[in-house]
Amino acid sequence: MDLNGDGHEDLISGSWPSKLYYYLATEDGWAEREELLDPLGEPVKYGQATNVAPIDWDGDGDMDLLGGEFWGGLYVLENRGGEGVSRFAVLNERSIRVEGFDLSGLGSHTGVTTGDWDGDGRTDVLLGTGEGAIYWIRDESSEGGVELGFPRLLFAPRAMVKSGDRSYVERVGGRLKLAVCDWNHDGVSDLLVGDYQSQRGYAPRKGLSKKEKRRFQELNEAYIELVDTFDAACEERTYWGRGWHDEEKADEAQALVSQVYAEMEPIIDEVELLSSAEEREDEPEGVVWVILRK
Ligand SMILES: [Ca+2]
Ligand SMILES: [Ca+2]
Ligand SMILES: [Ca+2]
Ligand SMILES: [Ca+2]
Repeated sequence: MDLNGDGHEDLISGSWPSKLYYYLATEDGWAEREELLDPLGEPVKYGQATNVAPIDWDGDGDMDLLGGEFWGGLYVLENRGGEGVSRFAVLNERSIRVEGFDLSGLGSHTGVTTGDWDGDGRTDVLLGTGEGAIYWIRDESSEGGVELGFPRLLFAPRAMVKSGDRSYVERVGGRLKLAVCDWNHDGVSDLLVGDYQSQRGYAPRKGLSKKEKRRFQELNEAYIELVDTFDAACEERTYWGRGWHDEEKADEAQALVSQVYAEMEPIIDEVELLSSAEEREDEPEGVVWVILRK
């Protein structure tokens, strides 16, 4: 977004520690990095692993920011203007709620982007989570400020995808960061999705006997199957706990988390004896996916 009103789109970057930085566009590139400040001249602060996307939240004609962060949820950074470069005030101390639901209940590591997903002329919010889900949060308002509707799941966590020539990548990973664009120029918005991922499961230790190898395989497969159930139960716990503050349902999910972990524990103990201590099958990596909308 254009932070200093010179007609050139500038760049804003979040950071792991917290601070937001901007790079003003110049004739031949980018100016030196500067800290994004609040109206008092202090660095804008609302969380960790920060990332932002522009939207005119209050409908007053200037661009505000929506911020995502490590624990999930969304924060509104209102554009308060200022000489030269705009300054931003964080409006909410905790994540915003929609219909009473705290958006941090959708999962951790919010990656937020904005774009008109349904093409109705109003800018919507799209949100990627640490667990690998993508939500569309539609602006239900027809004039003035943004009124977010309840999040709709566009893309399930850890969704399997066609692997193409990279056979070891079978699913979209987590900590998703999104961008909306019409990738194939068919007039319908598509998604670019960056992820973080590493191979699930263990790598076998060198020098295993045939029998040990078979056993390793068995255990590794059982582990991978359970870990999906385990993750899903953890997400359920977050949804009810952090999202709805429903202790009873969060406790039920916690009971499942504990139960699955109890099943996993002996498998982990045994598979670790047969697996390589240092190396997993793959180093962590990131993949960029193009997700075309039909
Ligand atoms: Ca500018
Ligand atoms: Ca505004
Ligand atoms: Ca829209
Ligand atoms: Ca398209």
